[in-house]
Amino acid sequence: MGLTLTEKILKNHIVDGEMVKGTEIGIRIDQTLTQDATGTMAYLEFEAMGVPRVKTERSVAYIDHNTLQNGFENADDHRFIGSVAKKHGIYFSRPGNGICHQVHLERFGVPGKTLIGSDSHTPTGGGIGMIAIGAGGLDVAVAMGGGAYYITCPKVVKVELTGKLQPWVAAKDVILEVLRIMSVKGGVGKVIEYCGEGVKTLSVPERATITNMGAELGATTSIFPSDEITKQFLKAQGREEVWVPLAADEDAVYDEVINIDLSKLVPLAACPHMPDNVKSVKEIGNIKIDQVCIGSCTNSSLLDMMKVAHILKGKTVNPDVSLSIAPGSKQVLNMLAKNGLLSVMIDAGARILESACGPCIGMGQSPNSNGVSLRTFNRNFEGRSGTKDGQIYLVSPEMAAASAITGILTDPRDLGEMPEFTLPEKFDINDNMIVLPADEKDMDSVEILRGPNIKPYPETAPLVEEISCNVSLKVGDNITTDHIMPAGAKILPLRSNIPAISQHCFTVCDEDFPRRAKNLGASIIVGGANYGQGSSREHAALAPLYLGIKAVLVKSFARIHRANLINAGILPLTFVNEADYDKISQGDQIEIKNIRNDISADKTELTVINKTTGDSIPVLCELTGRTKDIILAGGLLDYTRENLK
Ligand code: MIC
Ligand code: SF4
Repeated sequence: MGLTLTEKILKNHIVDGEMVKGTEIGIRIDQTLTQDATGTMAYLEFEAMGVPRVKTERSVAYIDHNTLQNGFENADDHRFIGSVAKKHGIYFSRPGNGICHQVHLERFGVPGKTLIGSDSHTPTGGGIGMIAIGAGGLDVAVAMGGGAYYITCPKVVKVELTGKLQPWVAAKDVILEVLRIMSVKGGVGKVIEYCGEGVKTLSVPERATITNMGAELGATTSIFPSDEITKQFLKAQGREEVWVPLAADEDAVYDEVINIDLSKLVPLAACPHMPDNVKSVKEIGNIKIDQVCIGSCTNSSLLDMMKVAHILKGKTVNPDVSLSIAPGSKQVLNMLAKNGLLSVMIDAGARILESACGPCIGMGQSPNSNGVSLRTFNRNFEGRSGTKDGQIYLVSPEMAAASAITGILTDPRDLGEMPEFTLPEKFDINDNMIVLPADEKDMDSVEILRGPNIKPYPETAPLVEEISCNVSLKVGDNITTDHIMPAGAKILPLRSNIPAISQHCFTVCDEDFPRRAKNLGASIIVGGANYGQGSSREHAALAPLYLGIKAVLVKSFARIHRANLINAGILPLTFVNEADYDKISQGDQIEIKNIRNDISADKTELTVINKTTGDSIPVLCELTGRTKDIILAGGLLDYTRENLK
């Protein structure tokens, strides 16, 4: 029986467990990446492990999320990350060099290698045939220290692409179609592998758009084969030597198959407030818009920017619309500057932003009250833009640029002939914004520079025998990490200060939660299905940890968040019967007994006694050998420390 591409790469990297779907496997990690919003914590954790130099083939620290620097906090974090990177053997991509995923694809990604990143859109690397997975900062720290990364051996879904995209239909529409079919929960426990004749019609930046936004499916990752097109891309980046051909075997067996005829797709948009709320322009109607933002790790490649510039050429942005454009990397921005297209954008009235995440993470450009904003980004969760009642639509660069001109949601096909242009064969290569680590012999002399906003990891303790406390919060389905630990210009500067950032935990849902939880001392949270979807931010586990949360009891979890809870030593519990969700309310007093004993004895079913109502609620705490030991130790940091002894 042949193998899928996913299985081939995983098989090459497995160091623990067997390739049996649904079971836990440990894989060797070749490369890691961090960004600044998750990076400070990841490096504090790496330091706490006491490993002098990273053991990966390549580790890169990017600064791209917090680049506003309205206060000393971000600047201090950047300086700290830069100094840690220098000392411990990590490449440092300076602020201004671009968004981590875009730069990593351009300058570091290698087909067939494994990459984990402390950012959920790490699967962008799947665009060149990597197994690239988003993970919590602590998992990345462990991988930098040479430890394996653990995942559930995934099911593999084949997306068979046939045909060719029609003019004005984009890679973004492909992933929006997949989201429409599979939903934001549909990818959990799966890798999405793209195959078929249609693959050959897609360039690397287009493939990367698709794998990037595969994160919104909840998938472990997404991957394209590595072929001649991949080779061309790497050649244009001056890195042809890292190319290897990679594809699934002809007779590979998949767990699920989805067929998409590219030639049948039409321009689509994800409507407020979920990436899977996908409709065509016809279905939505030509609504009036207030803002257009082009950029983010999903759509900020040179290809996307050139499309946008050609659409804007000789036109003026509608007077009722604010258009901002953030090219994804210094390379892209500089090439646009050199080929004159930057000037075309400026001429049309675009507001050019720094090559960084910017508005995608709520760092500026919040829309006006109730404003309609079209964005080429990947997430439109409520409030993420910084405007609570903002109406965010996720669209292709083509639709964004067309609509910026007309002032209404526009099917780009209405613009007539699609402009034609060719991508350069050679990209502009200048890595002078990437700082190399110190040589091994000099690393001892590098001083780590810490600012006053950088506070240590919260305290943890080994798992207790009994939890007796209140339910401090009850929430519904599809709670995102943007609900649990919001981002944005006010809160992001606190990413290395857990006590301070905790004051914002869940405030989107309940202003009083942080105070209430802290006052209770110990408590649990109850939630619905797909709890913790979205970002990889471990702050969504560390802030609850700091606020005394001992367990989270839900209908189901999103993958990375569940791992982050375990890493933080918080018990992840699921209802045996989902209907029992109704048997527990906020404020109820609960009790769970014999926890340590039962978990040590591999019992997966525990009982939550609702002392307020008298109900006995069976819950699952499914932990495998290693995750069990992590929970018993009080979290991954304690576990790793114990195991390094
Ligand atoms: C995001 O898009 O939500 C982020 C910001 O990139 C996060 C990481 C973070 O919260 O720092 C992600 O996707 O993992
Ligand atoms: Fe940055 Fe947005 Fe991409 Fe997250 S999704 S890495 S915030 S550009």
